[in-house]
Parts: sequence; structure tokens; C-alpha cells
Amino acid sequence: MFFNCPALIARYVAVAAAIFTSANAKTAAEWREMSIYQVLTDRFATTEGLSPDCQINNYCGGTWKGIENKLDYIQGMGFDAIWISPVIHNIEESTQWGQAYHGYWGNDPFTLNPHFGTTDDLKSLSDTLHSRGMSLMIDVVVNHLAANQASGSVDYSVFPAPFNAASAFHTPCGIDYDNQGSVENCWLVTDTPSLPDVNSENGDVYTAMVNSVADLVKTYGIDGIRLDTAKHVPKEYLAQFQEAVGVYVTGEVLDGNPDFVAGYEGPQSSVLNYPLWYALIESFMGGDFSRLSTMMSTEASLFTDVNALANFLDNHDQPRFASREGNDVVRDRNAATFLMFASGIPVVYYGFEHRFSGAADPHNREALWPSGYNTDAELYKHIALLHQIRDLASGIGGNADYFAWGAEAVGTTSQYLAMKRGPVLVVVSNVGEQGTTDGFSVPASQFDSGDVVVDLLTCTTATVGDGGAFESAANNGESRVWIRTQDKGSYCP
Ligand code: ABC
Ligand code: CA
Repeated sequence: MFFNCPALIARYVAVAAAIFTSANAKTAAEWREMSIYQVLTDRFATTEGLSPDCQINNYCGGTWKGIENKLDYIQGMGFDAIWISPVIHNIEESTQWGQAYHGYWGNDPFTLNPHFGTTDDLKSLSDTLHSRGMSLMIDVVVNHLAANQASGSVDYSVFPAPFNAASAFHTPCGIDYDNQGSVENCWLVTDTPSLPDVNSENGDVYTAMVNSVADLVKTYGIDGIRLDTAKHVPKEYLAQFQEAVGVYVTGEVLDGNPDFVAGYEGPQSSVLNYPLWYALIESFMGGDFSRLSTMMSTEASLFTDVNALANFLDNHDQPRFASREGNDVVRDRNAATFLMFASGIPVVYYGFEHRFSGAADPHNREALWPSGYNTDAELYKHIALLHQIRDLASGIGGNADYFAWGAEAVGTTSQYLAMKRGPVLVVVSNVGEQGTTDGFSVPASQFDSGDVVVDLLTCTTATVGDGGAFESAANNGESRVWIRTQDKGSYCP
């Protein structure tokens, strides 16, 4: 994200070079081979593995130790990385929206949030992940701090220096979303708790903010960053941030317009793929798949590296996928199949695997413990299987090749989408549990006439005709993952 600023690049290149030589820092090229499990730290697991009552607006007791103790559960689904909530100290008060359990109400960037554990606990989580060959992404906010007052009466003295003065923040104003200057310089929230907007033009203040994150990266061996509210920070300051932290950054630019969002891509950074998300929600919930296929090709032409984008079906700000009207587990499975083979890094929001169905914030932030961390859950098993197939597919031409290939839609109808990526041809559908007896005639594929292909989800075979066309038979609304039989390895013996 964020690069059009050679002067800043030169200024920070030395720092970045130093950091990239450290053991854990991961580049965009490394991240695009991974898949990420998004965890709200407070809601995932407690240190003792207990199941306390969870008042949805307050701290419920999840910790970094709790996550560490449950890494088998996460790795068992096949994920390579986790993204956890912001780690810094937050306001303690109970507000009209409850407590700061989500971690986005920071008031001291130099101290950790004691609700989530100690410095040793965070180090231990990072070390344990690395010893398992997994990676750690943290959520970070440089756009604002939080205060338990409305914007007109903030007590700046409670912030640590250099944030303890009104001059460390922009003059309060509410955001006009039609004006990018206002989006960048006004306050995301002006009523209580307000979010004082960091004065990025104030060199001492902004450098202190950026360095606080660079310190976290070094101290805790952080591999990547999800940057909150990226579209609220001017691009030149995003570039400064990127260079200082020296690891892959995926920025949150909450916007459906791919032209606008693509303006935030950079050599070591990408964005959360909101434009694709809007299209995929519409298509999987009964719209025409041409919308999704058009967005895929639009993004392929707009982004330099479409494979470094972070794709998702839902997150802590959006209604859960399973909460959507008319949804069912068959659609969930289809969407998960799409996510796993589309161009980009798959990000799965905790609880998807148990069909949690909370809708708007805060209901989409349920505690995970009532699930019993059941590894027999239908979607847990489907995700694990998809990861195995992805490993098989990416191994065929070699990882470097596979993750450089983009996925390309080769045919759509109102009910089906077929897309190819390297050796795999995926067919997904939005018909859901009602199924259909009509299959999909894949009009063209990467396969050759006469090839026998096998769907690794059912072990059904088909023979390819002229121009790579073949019949992907109906499967009760389920997805299919076709591959040449000679590439199937030990699958479908
Ligand atoms: C609390 C309550 C909410 C209440 C709110 C005022 O206060 O829980 O019920 O409505 C954190 C917490 C939240 C908390 C907020 C504020 O802080 O998690 O629970 O809400 O106190 C990030 C994080 C998010 C986090 C913050 C703040 C920012 O992911 O979890 O929230 O650190 C904007 C920002 C985006 C931000 C989001 C919440 O608000 O840009 O970074 N998320 C339009 C705008 C977007 C805007 C969005 C929602 O509305 O363009 O910029 O996001 O307000 C599409 C268009 C989009 C459009 C959408 C709606 O439609 O293309 O542009 O988005 O078609
Ligand atoms: Ca700002």
C-alpha cells in the first residue's frame, strides 16, 4: 500500500533493510502463500480453557495464553497464520458501547493491554507460533487514540508524551465521507468515547506513533500487520509507516470501489479486499455470478499483485456470512471453496467453522468457547480438506508458480461460477441446500481434450472435450475442485 513518495522511501529504506534481516519479518511474497485465521483475542479462548458467561459488550476473558493453548485447533484446520486484535493498552471505562474488549480504543501505544496478558505471554505466543512454522499478524491503529469524553472535552493529559497535548491531534470535526481531506483529518468518532485523530503532520508525534509499532514488531517477532483505518491516514504517512515497520501490511480501506482501493497498494503491502467482498456477498446470496467474475478481472488489471490481497467472507465489522438471509451450510461450503482458490490470501473469521450467525457489531463477536472447539464440525472439516487440496495444487508446479498465478473466471451463470488457477478448476454455486439437477457446462478450461479430471471433494471423474470444455455434473448444490487425474497424488485412491 501507499507508495508514491520516493523521498520517504529513501529516508526509511535503511530502517526497513535492517528489519528485513531479522529472523521473522515476512514479505508480501511469503504472506501470499499463507492463509489466515482472524481471532478477536477477547473472544477466542481463556487461559484456563474455561467457558465464562460473555456479556457481548464487555471483556469476556480471552487471552494470548488462551490462543497459544489452542493452536492445535487452528493448525488442525490448516491455517498458517493468525491475525489477533490490537495489543496495546486501551481505555478502561465502561462506555455507551461497553468496554474496549475489541482493542481499538488505545490510549497508550507503549504499553500492552493487561486484559490479554503480559509481555511474556505475547512473546510466548509468538515463539510458539514460529516453532510450529506459523506466523503472527497483529492489528494496529495509527490513525487515532481513544478518550472517554466527547471531542470537545478530551483530557489529553492522560496520554503518554508526546500525545499528552491537543496539538498531537487534529482539530475535532466530524467526517464528511464525500471529502477525502475530511476523511483523513477529521475524527472517526466525535461523541463518547471519541477517537482523537492523530496529527500525522506533527513529526514528533507521528514518528513516535510509527516507532511504537516498529518496536512491537521487533520485540515480539511480528510477521505482518493489519492496519486499521488506513483510508483515514494520508498516503505519504502510510508510506512512512510501511517503511518503518518493514513487514507485510494489509490495510483496511473500507470501500467498495476497486479504483479507489487499488490506490493503496504498495510493494510490501496490500489491502483487505473489500471490493471483492461486496461482489462475492451479492453473488453467493443469489445474485448473478457475472458481478463476481467482472470484479475478479477488474482487480487483476488494477492491482500489481492481486495474490497479496487479503480476501474474506466476513469479519468483526460485518454481519457474519451465516447470518445472511437464505444462507445455509451448502452456500457456506461453496463460499469457503471460492475463498481458498481465488487470487489472494484467504482470511477466515473465527466462528465461521461453527456457523456462528451474529449479524451487526457487536453480535458478530461471540465467544468461541460454547462451540467446545469441536473439530468434527462440518465447516471445520471442509476448511481442513480445502487446505489439503490447496497444498496439493500448489505443490504441482512448485509454490512460487502457483501463488504467482491468478485465478481467472472461465464461465458464469446466475447459479454457477467456474474459475481456473494453475492446475485446479473450481466450480462453485449459490443454489444452496435446495440443490439442482442441472450441472454446469464448463465452456473452456486449462485441460486438454481427452484428459480425465477428478473432483477431489467427491472423487467423481469427467472426460474433457474440445477446447477444454467438460460437464461439471450437479452435486446437490456443492462445489467441485477438478484436477487432472495424474495430478491427484494419493487423493481419491
Ligand atoms: C462502536 C459501536 C458501534 C457504533 C459505533 C459508533 O461505535 O460498537 O455499534 O455504531 C471500533 C470497534 C467498534 C466501535 C468503533 C467506534 O471502534 O470495533 O465496535 O463501534 O468506537 C475499523 C475497525 C473497527 C474499529 C475501528 C475504529 C475502525 O475495523 O472494528 O471499530 O478503530 C469506517 C472506517 C473503518 C472502520 C469502520 C468502523 O468505520 O473507514 O476503518 N473500521 C462507509 C465509509 C467507511 C466506514 C463505513 C462504516 O461506512 O466509507 O469508511 O468505515 O461506517 C459501501 C461503500 C463504503 C461504505 C459502505 C457502508 O458501503 O463503498 O465506502 O462505508 O458500499
Ligand atoms: Ca486521520
